[in-house]
Amino acid sequence: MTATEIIVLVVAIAAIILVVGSIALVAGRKRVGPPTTPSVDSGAPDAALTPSPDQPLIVESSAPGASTTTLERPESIASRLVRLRQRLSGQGALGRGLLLLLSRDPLDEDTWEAVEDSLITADIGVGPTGELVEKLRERLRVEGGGADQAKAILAEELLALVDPGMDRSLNLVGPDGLPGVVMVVGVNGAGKTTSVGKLARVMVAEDKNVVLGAADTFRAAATEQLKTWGERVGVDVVAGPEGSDPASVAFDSVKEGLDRGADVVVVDTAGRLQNKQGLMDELGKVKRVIEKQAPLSEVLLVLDATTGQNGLIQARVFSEVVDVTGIVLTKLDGTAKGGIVVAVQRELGVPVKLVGLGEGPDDLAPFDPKTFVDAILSA
Ligand SMILES: Nc1nc2c(ncn2[C@@H]2O[C@H](COP(=O)(O)OP(=O)(O)O)[C@@H](O)[C@H]2O)c(=O)[nH]1
Ligand SMILES: [Mg+2]
Repeated sequence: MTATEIIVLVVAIAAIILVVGSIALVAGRKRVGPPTTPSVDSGAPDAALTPSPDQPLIVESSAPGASTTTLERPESIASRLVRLRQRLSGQGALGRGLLLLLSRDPLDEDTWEAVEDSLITADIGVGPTGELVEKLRERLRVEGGGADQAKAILAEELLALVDPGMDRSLNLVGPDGLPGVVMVVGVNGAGKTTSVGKLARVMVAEDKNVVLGAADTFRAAATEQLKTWGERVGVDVVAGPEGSDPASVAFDSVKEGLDRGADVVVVDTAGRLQNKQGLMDELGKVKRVIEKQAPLSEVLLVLDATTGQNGLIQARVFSEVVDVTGIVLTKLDGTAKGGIVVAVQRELGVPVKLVGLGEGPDDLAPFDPKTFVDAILSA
């Protein structure tokens, strides 16, 4: 073979390899399909905080399409938590402000005052603010500055303040085969009925047999509202006529739960805060008739996060009337006042267990301190 022939041969072989290679590549791409769509908005790049998407929550309906009403399919806990992060973006302003202040050099008294102001503005409360500022001052002095260091210290101290050690699980199981009974209290407009509906969806998705009690008999609209939720999620609602005795509706709901061997009964109540005595009489009676049949597993106080100090005062009144076991903090979407989580836990000594993040049926998520603090600091 001449040198020219060898060169021609080599070029030909190279060309064949190239053509075959690119055909294989194209075929491979076709099999794989289009690039996968991004699972989360770029605002939440932290994979460690994105829960595994196959976390079990959704139970497929065994007989789809069998009933006339189409039951809705609740969103999984995993994607709820992702959304929690996104919906908490309002909290980012606090983090940005704090980090900006803490990166000042030197950290003078004016700066510390500004730090204090922004914490109080976010409704963290005067006591916890004082503690946090003291810790930050001490640690930044000892451990030194730098923006990254300041952020890490702030994250640790905020998390400590939110108290990750509290038990935030919902107790939904009654003793000796009795249904778990949940009583939901709080002022009108706080989001009780909405939260009961959202919670029912989650429980149904976990295959629980649920009964709802419409013990807000004060307004007919309240009963209708709960019935609508019941229809959407396929859960029966025990109700009475407008103006009937709330305690008798509560009694009937728990009885219904017992009779049918339900897993959980959730009793929605009225939130007329006429005066403490009136409230105590009404809720006290509801509680007593429930407990004649089964012990209360949870008393959830629903609190609107946007109501600030006023909401805290109301929360205190309710906690004096009934033994609150958990807080549902609603309307955390779109408020920068997430510090109320800290304030209310301190005030009542009870954990925030659930958070409301919007008006949609799946806008309820378990409260997760780490996700919350990350949302504050995700500037
Ligand atoms: N943005 C937002 N709105 C909510 C949330 N929870 C409840 N709401 C709204 O607050 C209003 C009052 O809710 P409702 O459940 O009737 O309150 P109740 O009087 O305590 O039973 C309704 O318009 C709800 O849609 C939430 O987490 N976020
Ligand atoms: Mg209501």
